[in-house]
This record gives sequence, C-alpha cells and structure tokens, in this order.
Amino acid sequence: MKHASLAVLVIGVAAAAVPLGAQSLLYRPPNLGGTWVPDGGVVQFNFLHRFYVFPGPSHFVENHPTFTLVAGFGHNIALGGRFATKSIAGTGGGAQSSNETELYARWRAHGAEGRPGLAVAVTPAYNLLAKSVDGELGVDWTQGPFTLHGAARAVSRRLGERGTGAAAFAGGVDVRMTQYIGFGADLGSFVSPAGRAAWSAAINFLIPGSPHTFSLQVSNATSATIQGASIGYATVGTGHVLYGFEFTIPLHLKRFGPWFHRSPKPAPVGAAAGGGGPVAAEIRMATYKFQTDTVVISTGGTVRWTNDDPVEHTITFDGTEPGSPPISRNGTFAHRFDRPGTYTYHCTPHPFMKGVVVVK
Ligand SMILES: [Cu+2]
Repeated sequence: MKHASLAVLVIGVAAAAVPLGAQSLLYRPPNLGGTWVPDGGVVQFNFLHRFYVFPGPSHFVENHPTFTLVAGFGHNIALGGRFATKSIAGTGGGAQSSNETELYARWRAHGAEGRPGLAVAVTPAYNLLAKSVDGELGVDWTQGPFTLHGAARAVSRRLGERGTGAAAFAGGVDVRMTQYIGFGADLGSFVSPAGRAAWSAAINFLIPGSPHTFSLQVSNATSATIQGASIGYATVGTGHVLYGFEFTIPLHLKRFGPWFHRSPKPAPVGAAAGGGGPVAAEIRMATYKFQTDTVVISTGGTVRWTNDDPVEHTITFDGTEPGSPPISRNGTFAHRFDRPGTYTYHCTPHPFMKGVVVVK
C-alpha cells in the first residue's frame, strides 16, 4: 500500500508538471515575449504587476500592471493584446496618457517554446498610445535546463518621443533547477539613445498540480509591450528598481462547454455498467477525495465509483487499464478487473486524488 501510494504520487506529480500546453514562465524571462503561441482553442491571460516604492518619508507606491490576453487559432498563429495602465509613456515628453495598449499577432515559424532546439516567431504589433507600427523577431534555443533568447525589434514611433522610428535588441536566459523552479534574466535596449536599457531578473515557479506558472521579479521596465520592454524607467545604475510578479492563466475553452449545454444526465458509464456481475466494492468520490483509497477484491470483481461532488472527476489508471470519461455529479463508473494486480489510479483534473485497487 505504501509503495503503491508512492507510485501514484510520483506518477501524479509527473503528470501535473506538464503545464497543459500553456505558456510557462520557466521558459521565458520577464521582458521577452518569447516564441510561445497558445494551442488552438486556448486563451491565455497573463497578469504582470510591478511596483516602485518611492523613498521615505512618503514611501508612495506606484503600480505598473500589464495585462496580456492572447488566443490561439491553430496553425501556430495567435492574436492578442496587452494593456498597461501606467506605462513609461506617461513620463515621457508629449505623451497624452499613460494607458498603453498594444495589439499584436504572432506566427511561430519554427519549433516550439519549451522543446529542445530552435524556435522562431514573428510578432507584428500596433501600439495605440504611441501610434506606432511595431514588430519583433524572437528566437529561442532550448537545451536541457537552459534556454537562450534573442529578439530584434523595430518601432515606427517611440513612446513619449517625437521623431521617427527606432530599432531595439534584447537577449535573455533561463535556467531550470527542477521542473518546478527556474531563474530567468534579460537585457534589452533601443539602439539609440543608449543608457536606458530595460533589464529584469526573476525566480519562476510551476505550481504543482496546475497549469499555472508564477514569477517573482525585479526590473526597471514599466510595461511588457514591445516598446515598454525595450526601455527602462530610468538610466541604468540609478537604483530605480521595480518589484513585481507575473501569473499565467490558460483558459481551455473546451472546459467551458458545460456552460452551454444542459448538464448531462448522470448515468452509469464503463464496460461493466450493465451486466458486469455483482459489485465487489463501492467507492464514493466526495470533497475531492476517494473516500476509500484502497480496496481489495478478487479477480473478476467489479468496482463501482459514485461521484458525490458538484464537479466532474475521472478514474484514470496509471497503467494501461482503460479509465473513465469525466463523471458528473451523481454519476457512476463501474469497472471489472479480470487480472490480478495492483491498479493505481488518480483523477485527471485533480491529480492529488489518488486510489488503489488490489486484485487477488
Ligand atoms: Cu477530480
């Protein structure tokens, strides 16, 4: 039983470590857009919040959030926007507002962020505050725990500046200590005038059992747009450091299906639902737990699970045994075990729910 629990735990954690096709901050330093494109049908919401604490006696806190909302359309194409409510533009000469909006498209021409090897993405954009046509060519290269990043950027009108276009370059690196924890850092600047480079450093986490990643960071950049990530709040070396965090939230649109369909009738599912013989063991699912975490039955016996929770659960075996589809409230799943053995299983949406069926 103890060994079985450990096996379930290891398998559950390994499954949980995959961020479900979502953007992972373990593969992207804070001020680089990366080459990531959401899968079709996935909408990603990233919340970046940075703040600056003015020196005493006021200790006034100035907040610099950037919200990113981007949707995947398949074919390695994404459309999205960023909204930064306290962009550095507000401090620049001639800027009308500090609300910076950038609309962008991204096409990943090669590779995939997070996979070994090279990935390349092109990101055309329009910055509504600067009234500027912007663009970025992003490249990253992953090998083992390392990812190296490079970006070449061009803008037709710089934020808060009069005059013509400019080019910027940025580079960064990620190092992953484990699949859950990594470090990232980057540096980027407009070619001219130099001296207001944007930099950042971060410690990044994948939150186990979830598709979310989280980073704690320091930087001197006030927004995450192509323009904002290319210029620092103040000259490098003035000690003007912003602290912040970013949180990534992938929304798999399929999961919202139940909003638009009548909830399915709870029904018995599984091969043994009908004439599977007498039920050798009953297991209830309640409060996100298999109420009996280990059952022992004889070969040929049937186990029946019943869901008492308002959310869907699954019976997903860690081996090759076929498991259940999502089981809605009051639904049941029955399965007959024809071979002796130890069958460990978990719930796919809630990998921390684990159980064992021992067949003698
Ligand atoms: Cu569950």
